[in-house]
Amino acid sequence: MEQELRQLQAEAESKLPSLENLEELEEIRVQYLGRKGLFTGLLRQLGQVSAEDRPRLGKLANEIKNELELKFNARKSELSGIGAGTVAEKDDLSLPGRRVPFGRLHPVTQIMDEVCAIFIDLGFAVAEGPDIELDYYNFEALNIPQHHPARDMHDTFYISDSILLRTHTSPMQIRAMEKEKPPLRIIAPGKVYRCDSDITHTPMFHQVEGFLVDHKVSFADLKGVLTVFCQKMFDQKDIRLRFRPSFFPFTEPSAEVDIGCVICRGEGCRVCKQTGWLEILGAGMIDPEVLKMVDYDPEEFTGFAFGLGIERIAMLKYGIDDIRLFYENDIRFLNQF
Ligand code: 2NM
Repeated sequence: MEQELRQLQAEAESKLPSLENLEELEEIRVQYLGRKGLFTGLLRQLGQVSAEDRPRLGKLANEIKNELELKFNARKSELSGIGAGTVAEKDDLSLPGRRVPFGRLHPVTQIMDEVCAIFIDLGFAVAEGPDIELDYYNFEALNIPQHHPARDMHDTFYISDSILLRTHTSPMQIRAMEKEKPPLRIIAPGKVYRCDSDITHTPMFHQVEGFLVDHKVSFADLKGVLTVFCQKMFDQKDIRLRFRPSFFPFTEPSAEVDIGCVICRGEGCRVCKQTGWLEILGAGMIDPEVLKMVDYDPEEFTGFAFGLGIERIAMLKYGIDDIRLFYENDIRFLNQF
């Protein structure tokens, strides 16, 4: 009897490893441990053994039954894929995970952040303000009086006679100067609005403008700051800069700043329209009239200011020829940056 019990145990255990699924396991379990199974059959024969041997054999049979049940359960866990330390075949760990698509910053935001980071390194503070501005800050305080040609109604969007969408971020510069005394180094990034729409103009675009006011600030300081900016922005230590005389109502003298074309290195190409130069910013010495508007004494303080269009820089950097692509939200376009 004892030998038969042990043999049945060995037999049942030897079948466990080769079982491939839960159905096969259940079949074997019923075959051995089921109510009409082989093990149960043996237990029934216990009644026929001598009273002397019965307690010992009964105990042994119970132990073997418990051990077998534990082993069946362990195998069951393995086949369900929840086995401790063992992996069932149905879990294919070589299968690559599902990729979570990563978002990214819009190319305009990327360039904006890059520009700001360079000026922050140079000690400039960042000032942000309202897109909806008073006529006073957008025009009047910037030396653009009521009947100045730049005031043409078609040039901007009016909300009322005295409230409009800002056409540049300079109003923030005025607000900053009103609040604080020199020395001051500030950049104003943000959205600006103009009634313009073609392949190089959208009614809304982004600008970073900056200014510095202190004692004895000169045009040489302006050239120095803009040179360092261009070297860093276009990652070119020997970049060439060209200052062309120009006009802005709020600066005197004023200049348009060009860099040697970063695409063809001055040879002449589609992007620089065969000139070898790219216009990238406007700049100048802050007009004494503007300084007076914020109660600075132009005899005591001077300053320079500059402004650049972010979309324009992004277009030059990436060789994009239609500004409207930035605002169509075509993922195939945006994914390239
Ligand atoms: C430009 C070009 C030249 C400018 C001037 C000022 C202020 F408020 F300080 F007078 N802010 N920005 C300026 C000067 C902007 O953008 C093409």
